Amino acid sequence: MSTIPNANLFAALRAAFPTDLDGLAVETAAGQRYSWRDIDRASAMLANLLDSLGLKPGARIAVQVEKSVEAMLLYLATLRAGYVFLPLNTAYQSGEMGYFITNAEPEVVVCTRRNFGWVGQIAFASGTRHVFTLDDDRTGSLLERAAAMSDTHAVAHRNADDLAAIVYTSGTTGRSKGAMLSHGNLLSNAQVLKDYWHWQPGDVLLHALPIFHVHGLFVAIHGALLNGSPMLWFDKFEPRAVLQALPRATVFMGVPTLYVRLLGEAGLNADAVKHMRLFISGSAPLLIETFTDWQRRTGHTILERYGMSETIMLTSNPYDGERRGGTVGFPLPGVSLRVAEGGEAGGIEVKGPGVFSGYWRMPEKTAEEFTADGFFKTGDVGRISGDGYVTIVGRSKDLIISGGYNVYPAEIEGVLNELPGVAESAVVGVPHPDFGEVGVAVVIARPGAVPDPQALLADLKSRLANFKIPKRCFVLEELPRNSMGKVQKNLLREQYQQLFT
Ligand code: MLC
Ligand code: AMP
Repeated sequence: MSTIPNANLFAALRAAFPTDLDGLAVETAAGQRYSWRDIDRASAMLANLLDSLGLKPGARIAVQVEKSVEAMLLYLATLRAGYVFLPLNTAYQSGEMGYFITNAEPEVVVCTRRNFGWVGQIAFASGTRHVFTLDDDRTGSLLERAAAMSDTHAVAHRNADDLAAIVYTSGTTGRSKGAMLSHGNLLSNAQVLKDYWHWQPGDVLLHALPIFHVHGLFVAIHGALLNGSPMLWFDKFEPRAVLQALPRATVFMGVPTLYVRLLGEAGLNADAVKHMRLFISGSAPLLIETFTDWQRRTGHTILERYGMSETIMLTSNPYDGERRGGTVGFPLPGVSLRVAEGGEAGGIEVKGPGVFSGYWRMPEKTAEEFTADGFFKTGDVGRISGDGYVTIVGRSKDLIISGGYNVYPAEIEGVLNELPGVAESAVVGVPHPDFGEVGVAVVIARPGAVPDPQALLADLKSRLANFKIPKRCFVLEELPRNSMGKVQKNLLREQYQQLFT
């Protein structure tokens, strides 16, 4: 037995389970109930299954499945057994999946039964040894195999800097990078947020975000589990059903689109949220109109925070002090945040216990993104007020955030440029009332070709995740360029500014 304390994140989450293991841990929208004992046993069975496969230390477990409690259990089991979790959005198509799987070389891939044919083919072709299926109705080979396993499991010993997860984020060059997050990164952030957001006895989290990205997977799940709090679990965000469940919850986390859609419900009023303690928003800018409309309709002030896959959470508005609309609050305890160029606004650079160790197998890319004194360059542009509130004023990275999902124009342009009849293209983000921002594509035809914008979008849709598809496409004579020949995206953004508003 090692005398060094176990820094495995799962050990800390498990230690926070309530003493009454028969109490409610998760209740789904369909009424399925899981006790803390169920979570403990099922994660043990899945961890034992992983252990039985004879995986190498540091093996990646890549998972592309619909949201379900069992998918969360697989995440917990991966931590528990000490392997590396690799969550993948269900919207990703074969080209995207092919890249992730060849880049990460997972030993285990878990996918839906519907996708087993093509995902399995990609995985086996790139050397993955085990491909399991898992559907959101508690079926599939993963659970069948786990059913034969013991329901007790000693949590694997891990050091704080051992890898716990790899989260892929698209890059400005169009190539995705896997952010490597350790047990220490994840646990330290969860502990800070537990205090900062005053998690307390009696809290119930309404969980309605996807669990293949940082917000739903880490911030939300770790928050509830580290406080021993039950979750009301929605596999999909349905505003009306969420509104009906709010009287049983105390904490809600959403991207701004979720708040916009809830505001569209006539039943949203002070009475509907009277048991709520805290509404948190992040992943994309919360418009001041949404912030004030929410205040007016519910009497609650949304607490906005800011983070990234590479850093987990960086700043937050205060729990007790003024939650200032349009700002992302203060650097969290332990986070050093500075604005690079000084003066009014500049590139935000950060250092802290949640900041990742680098991009998977990309040492040069990693080196480029850190300053000589060890600060990570976020690619966000911000300023800090005299009294310390951070405001994000823009991004130096060419990135569109649509409904909380990141879309990199370079990736879309790269695919568009390969389509028949397309000479070149540019994709820009424009304001959108529901998604905050959406992509618009501008295409220049090859001589003699007459590309059909709808056909181009349909073609894109067969190659890329649906949320990345520009909502409109225009064929122009030429792209606006400056004297250096660089496309002036700002002019395109201005031109299409009003398209959806
Ligand atoms: C769906 N669609 C989108 C979209 N989501 N288009 C643009 N942006 C989006 N985000 C499109 C689909 O392509 C589809 O188009 C149509 O909408 C219906 O798809 P759907 O899947 O039924 O949509 P819906 O369920 O309504 O999803 C909307 C949503 C979802 C807002 C609920 O996008 C969502 O859950 N967003 C949250 C993302 C998130 O968790 N981000 C956190 C990242 S972590 P068509 O044409 O095919 O019909 C991070 C760090 C941090 O950023 O700080 O937290
Ligand atoms: P991701 O790479 O998916 O983790 O997205 C991280 C990016 O989301 C950040 O770099 C920001 O650009 C953006 N982001 C997250 N939270 C906020 C917020 N509250 N306001 C504005 N942008 C945000």
